[in-house]
Amino acid sequence: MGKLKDSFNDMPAAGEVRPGLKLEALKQDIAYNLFCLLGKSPAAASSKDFYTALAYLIRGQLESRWINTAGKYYQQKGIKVVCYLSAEFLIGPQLAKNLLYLDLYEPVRQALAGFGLSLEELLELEPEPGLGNGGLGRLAACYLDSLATLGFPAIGYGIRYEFGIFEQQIRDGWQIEATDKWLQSGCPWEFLKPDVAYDIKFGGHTETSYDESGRYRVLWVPAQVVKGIAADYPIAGYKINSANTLRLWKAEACESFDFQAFNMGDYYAAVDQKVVSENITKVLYPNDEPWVGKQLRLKQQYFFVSCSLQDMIKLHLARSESLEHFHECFAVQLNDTHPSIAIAELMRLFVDEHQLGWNEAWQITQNTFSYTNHTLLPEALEKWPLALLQELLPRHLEIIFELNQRFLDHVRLDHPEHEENLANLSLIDESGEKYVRMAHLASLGSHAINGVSELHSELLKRDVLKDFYALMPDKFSNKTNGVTPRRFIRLSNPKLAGLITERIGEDWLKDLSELSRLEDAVEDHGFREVWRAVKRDNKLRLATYIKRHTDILVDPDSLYDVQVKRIHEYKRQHLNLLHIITLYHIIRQNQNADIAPRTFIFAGKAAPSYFMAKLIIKLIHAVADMINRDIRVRERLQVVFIPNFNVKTSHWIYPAADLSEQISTAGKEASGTGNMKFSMNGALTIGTLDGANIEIHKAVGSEHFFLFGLNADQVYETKATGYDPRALYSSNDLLRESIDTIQTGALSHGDAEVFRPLVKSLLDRDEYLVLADYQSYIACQKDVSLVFRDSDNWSRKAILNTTRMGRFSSDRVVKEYCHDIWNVEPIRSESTLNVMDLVP
Ligand code: 26V
Repeated sequence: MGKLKDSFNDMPAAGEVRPGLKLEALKQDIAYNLFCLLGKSPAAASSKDFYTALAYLIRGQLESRWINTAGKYYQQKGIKVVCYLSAEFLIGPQLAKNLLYLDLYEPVRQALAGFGLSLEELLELEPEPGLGNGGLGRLAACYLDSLATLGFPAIGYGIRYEFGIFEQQIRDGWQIEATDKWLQSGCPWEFLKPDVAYDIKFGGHTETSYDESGRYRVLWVPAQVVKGIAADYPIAGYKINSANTLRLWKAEACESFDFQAFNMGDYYAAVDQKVVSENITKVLYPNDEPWVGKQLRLKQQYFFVSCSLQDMIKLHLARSESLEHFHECFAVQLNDTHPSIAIAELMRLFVDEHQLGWNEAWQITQNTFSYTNHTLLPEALEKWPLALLQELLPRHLEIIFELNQRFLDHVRLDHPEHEENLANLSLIDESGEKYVRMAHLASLGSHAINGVSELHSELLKRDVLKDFYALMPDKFSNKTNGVTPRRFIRLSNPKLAGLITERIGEDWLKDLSELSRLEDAVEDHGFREVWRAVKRDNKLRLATYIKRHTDILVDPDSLYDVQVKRIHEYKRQHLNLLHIITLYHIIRQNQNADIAPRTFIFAGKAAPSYFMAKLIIKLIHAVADMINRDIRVRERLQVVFIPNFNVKTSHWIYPAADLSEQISTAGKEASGTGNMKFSMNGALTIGTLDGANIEIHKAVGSEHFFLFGLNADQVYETKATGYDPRALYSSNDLLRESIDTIQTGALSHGDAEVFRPLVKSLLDRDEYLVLADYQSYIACQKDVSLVFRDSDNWSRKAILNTTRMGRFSSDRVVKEYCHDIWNVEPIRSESTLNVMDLVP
C-alpha cells in the first residue's frame, strides 16, 4: 500500500518526470502492479500482463490532473462547458498517446528495456476501442483531443458499446465479419461509476392533469425503465496540466423498477428483462448502410441522450445554478442527427420534470444546442416512423407535434412569404408513411447549423436544408473539419515529426500553422534527401507489416498509391480498379511502356449488409491475384488489400503513402479527413473537387495536387441532361477493355456471374459517374507517373503538402466552434493536484 501512496506523491508538472518516476522507481511500479493487479511476478508475466500493469500505472498518472480539472468544472459557477454529444467516439489506442502527452515515453521505454521488453511490441497488444464507423467518430475523438489540449472545459458524451465495429477478416477475397471484443480483458482506461446512474424510460403512455396551482401537467407512465451508468475515460491534453472526460453510458437492468414478474415468482421473465435492458449498449450499428428504422438504434440514441442531459442538469443544480441559466453553462453540440432526440428530451425534462414554462424552456433549449450535418446523401438522412416513436417515446412525439404546430403557425403568421414551403419545412414528412425528419428537428432546436467543408456547407444551404436556410440564414455557417497532428503526425510518424522539430522547434504540435516556417527547407537539397530517407523508412515499415498480414512482398521503391476508407460506391474504389486493369493491359501489350512501378494499397470495411461494397472488396482481391501472379507485370505493379482498417492500422499506412486517392464523385463526400492525414504526412493527392479536397487543393497549390474529374455542378448537369454510361463504354477502347476483363470472368476463373451485378450497375445506371470520370482519371494518373520519375521534384511537392496543411488541424476548427458557436473560453490549470491534498 505504501508503494501506491508513493505513486501519488510529488506529482510532476507537464513535461517533467517526477523524481519518483526515475527509471528504477518506474520499474518497481510496473513490478508492483504486476504483483498487485495480476498476481504475477515479472518472470511469470506475459507481454499482455506487462501492458496491463503499465497501462494502470499511466492511468494513475492521469488521474490527478483529471480529478483536478473535473473538480473545477463541476464546482465553479460560471464556467461554460462544451458537451459533445456523439453516438460514436473512435478514440484509438490510448497508451502511446498518454505516454507522449505526459512526457513519459522515453523513461517508460527504458524501464521496459530493463525487463527485456520493447515498448513498441507492448503497444501492438493494446486492443483498440472501435466505438465508431469511420470519419464521424474519429472526428469526435480529434475534437476531444483539441479541446483538452487547448484547455477548453469539455465532456464527450456517448455510448459504451460492448462490441464496437466488427473485425474484418478476408477469406477467399471476401469480407468476413468477426465480433470485436475490445472489453474482453477489461479496459485500463475506463472508470466505471455505478453511482453515476440515471433511470431511462421507454414506452407506455402519458396521462394529463392539472396540479394544485392549476398548471397543465403531463405524466409519462413508462412500460420499461433501464438504468444508465457512467463509464469515464480521461482525455489528456498535450502537455497541459488538465484532462477532460469522455463519459460513455452503459445500460443495465434497473432493479429499483418494479419487477412485477419477479415479485410473482417468474424468475425467467425477470432475467429476460435484464437481458433486454442490457442489449441497448451491446453493439455499434454500422451507420453507413442504407438507413433503416431499427428500434434498437432509436433506443440507443434516446438512452445516451437522456443520460447525458440528466447528468448535465444534475451538475448544473449541484453548482447551485438555476435552470434559466442552463445555456450559459452548457453548449451542447449534436454530432449529426444521431443525438437529435435531445431537443425533445431537454424540453421534456424542463417542462415535465422541472416545471419550466414552455416558452422559457424552448428559448433555453434553442440557445443550448447546435447541430453539425455530416452527409447530404438522401439515403443516409435519419427519419423515424411516427408509429415507432409513438411506441417507444410517446411523450416525445407529443412534444415534437407541439413544436411543429407552433413552428408552422409562426411561419404562417410572421413569414407568410414562406407559406408555400410549409410541407418542406415541417418536422413531419407526410408524403407517404409518416416520419419525423430528424435533421429538421435538429435545425429547428439549434441556434447554429454547420456543414463540414466549404462545398458541403454550400450544398447544405442549396439542397437538404434550403427551406430552413431561406427562413433562418443567420444560423448557418461552415466549419471545415480538421485532424489532430499529435496523433496523425507525431505518434504515427515519429521520424517525420523529429525532422520537423529539428528544423523549426516543437511549437507546431500546438500550433500547426507553424509548419509554414518549414517552407524554406524545400530549397535545401540535404533536407530533401533526409525527407526521402524518412519516407523510405516508413515505406519499408509498411512493407514489413504487409508481408506479415497478407504474405505479399511489396517493393518499397515503388510508388505507394493508397486508398484507405470505408468501401462505398460513391468513394469509387472501383474507379481506382479500372485504372489498375488499364495499366495491366498497357504493360501486357508493351513491356517497355513508361510506367513508374506502383504498389496499389487498399483498406477499408464494407457495411455487413452492403452487397455492392462487399463485391468491390472481392474485386480488389481478384485484380490483386491476377496482377501479383503475372510475372510479366508483377515487377511493375502490385496490388494489396490490408485487412481490418482502423486507427491502429492507419498508423502504419498514412506515413508511408506517396499518393493519396480522394476520388469520390463531386458533391458526395461531405469533407473527408483521411485526405488531410495523408497530406500532412507528405503524400500528394489525386482527387476530385469534392469535400475538403477543394480546400486542400487551394492550400497546397494546384501545381502540387493532381486534380481530375467533373465538379459538383457538372455532376448535377450531367445527370440532369441524361447520362448514358453505355455510350462511354462503347466509344472508349481502354475503358471497354477494362470492363470486359471484369465481365468476361477473366478475374474469376471464367465465371462471368460473380461480378455481373457490379458491371451491370456501371453500365445501366452508374449512379456515381465512374465512367464519366474514367478518361480524366487515367490522364491524371499518367501525369502522376511522370512526376514520380523525378524523385527530387516529387519530394519538393511532398514537403509543400506538409508545410501547407496548417489550416487542417483540429485545433483550428475547435477554436472556431468555441468562438463562433459555443461561446466558451479556455481555462488554464496551473498546478497539478497532489492527491494527498484531498486527504482531510
Ligand atoms: C451514411 C450512409 C448511409 C447510406 C449509404 C451511404 C452512406 C454514407 C455515409 C453515411 C454516414 C453519414 C455520416 C458520416 O459518417 N459522415 C462523414 O463525416 C465525416 C466527418 O465529418 C466526413 O469527413 C465524411 O466526409 C462524411 O462521410
